Amino acid sequence: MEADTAKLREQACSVCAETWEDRVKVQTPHCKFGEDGICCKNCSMGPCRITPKAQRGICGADAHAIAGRNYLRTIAAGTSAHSDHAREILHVLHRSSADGNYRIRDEAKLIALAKEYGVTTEGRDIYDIAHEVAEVGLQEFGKSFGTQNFIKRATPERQKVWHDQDIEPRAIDREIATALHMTHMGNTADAEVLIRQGLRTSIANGWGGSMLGTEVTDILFGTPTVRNTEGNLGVLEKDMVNVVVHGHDPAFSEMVVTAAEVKELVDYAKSKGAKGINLVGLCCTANEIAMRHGVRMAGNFLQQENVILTGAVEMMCVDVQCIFPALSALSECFHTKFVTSSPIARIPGSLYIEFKPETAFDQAKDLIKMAIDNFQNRDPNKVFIPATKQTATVGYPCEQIIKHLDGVTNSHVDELGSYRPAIDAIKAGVLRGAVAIVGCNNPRVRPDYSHFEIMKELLQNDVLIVATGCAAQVATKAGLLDREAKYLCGAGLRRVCELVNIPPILHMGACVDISRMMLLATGIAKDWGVDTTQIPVVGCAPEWMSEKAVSIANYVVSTGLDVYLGIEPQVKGSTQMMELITQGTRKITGAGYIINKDPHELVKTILDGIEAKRAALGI
Ligand code: BF8
Ligand code: SF4
Repeated sequence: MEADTAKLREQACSVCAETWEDRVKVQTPHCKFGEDGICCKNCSMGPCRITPKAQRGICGADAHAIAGRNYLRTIAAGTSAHSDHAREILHVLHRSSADGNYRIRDEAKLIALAKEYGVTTEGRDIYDIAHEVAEVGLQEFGKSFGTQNFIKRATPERQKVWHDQDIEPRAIDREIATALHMTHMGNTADAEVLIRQGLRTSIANGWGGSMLGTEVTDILFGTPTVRNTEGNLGVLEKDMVNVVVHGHDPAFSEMVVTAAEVKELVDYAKSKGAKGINLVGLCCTANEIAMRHGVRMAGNFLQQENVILTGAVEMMCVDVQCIFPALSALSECFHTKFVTSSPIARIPGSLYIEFKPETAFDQAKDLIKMAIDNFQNRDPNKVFIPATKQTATVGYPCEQIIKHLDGVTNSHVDELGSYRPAIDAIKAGVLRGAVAIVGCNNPRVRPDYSHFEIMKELLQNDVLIVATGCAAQVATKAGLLDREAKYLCGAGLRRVCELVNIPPILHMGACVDISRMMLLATGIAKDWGVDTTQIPVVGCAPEWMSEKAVSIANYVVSTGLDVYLGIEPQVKGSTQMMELITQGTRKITGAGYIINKDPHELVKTILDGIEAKRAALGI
């Protein structure tokens, strides 16, 4: 894999293109004040930086206040990204119609959500129900009173913790606004209070925005089911029109997927000398469309430039989040058309075609046609497609996990199924526990390496893994989403994989789907009869980088699950903040961070943590 990357780097040199590796060199060493979180520019008396000589900013804010404020702003930004994505999807649901671009694919899920919301379903048209559900969902963002509806899905113990600790999230937008208000010049300077608002804002994401995003995406495009696919750069095809969709919003990618299957367009591609249209995904969009259509996945975050460097991509079209602005200049070194589609992510040098729900399908067809027309401009001398690709089985939302577990036992006849077979396996010690491995790539560590090392060791130690986001793509590339990967597991996990007929790492989707993981942990805890914080299940983000990841880590901690990080949050300049994120939150939610840059040491702490949870449960 690394030999391919080296060859692509040569390719970059030959076309005089720079890549993230070049930019890391000139950005290193990073600004120490920024790294430690002790630079404040929240007012124009600053920027103020904390040094041994200057222990306070001009207003008197100390390192703890500054690091705490910066950290809370990061959580607010991450929450806004996930939640705004959800809001867009809710607007699409609101415009769905029987004869429109967007229809209802999972009626059962819509009806269930309507019932949860108290929306009348009897004798009503499914689209009337959908529109009212969308309205209730949209109110979650700005309602004047009350708390998030979905927090009632948590264990009773968890709901009590959130209530007693006064971190129940109110309207999503309100928590984000409160976070920004609290961090405005002249407001909160108490690190613990900032952390508490961080937890509350993050729950508005995990048990609000993200959960809504996932629910509504399932309603509109179908709840994912188990599918076989492939991953890595080798999914690009030499003889086909290659179109890459990158970003996060399924309302966009779903339309492009559908357009790429239109027969007239496939015929048109053939008339232009190609063997067909090869649509592939990148980053979280790849996860979304792989789980719903089996579309192949070209790679994860730090591979986005490599995809263009193959010289074989006719079009890269993107929506929102995790898109390098660098793709614009890089595309110009090749024939690749770089298309942006969202007012949220405008990038100079890109071709901007604003995507609208009412014209979505026609726009998607226009994009595919444009890509086909661009096929003739490909320079064969600039093409290098690495051969590497792996087979993968993806698509394990909670519904599929329960279905598979139900397949192995007759010990209960539960209408909705249950996690009891998994709990029995954990109690018996056949499985030691489960780890949710999530998150990005980060050049601060060798890309993919930490993920891979941690995954390998956990599997050897009979720990089941669920994965989302770019972490799930590492598992894909490493062949760990293949059922045959059971041979890399300890005897217990191997047996479970064989019995349940699953790969040892279950692909649960995009980052927004970490809300599925919260429901998985909650389902296990409820079936066990304990709180989420008691079960031997934890989160791990070995190579995280985004603000979304910080928000996620906080809602996972809020849910009572420890989070193991391979990259340090930018608060090191404050002893109080370091204590709060690793220990202080334990007094509030029962969980906290464990941070270690060495993947082997980190995995050891994970295994110790799981064993400690088991011991506390008396198993
Ligand atoms: O939301 S894992 S690099 S693609 S932030 Fe981004 Fe990180 Fe990838 Fe998806 Ni998540
Ligand atoms: Fe400096 Fe205080 Fe202004 Fe921040 S808020 S820039 S610490 S004066």
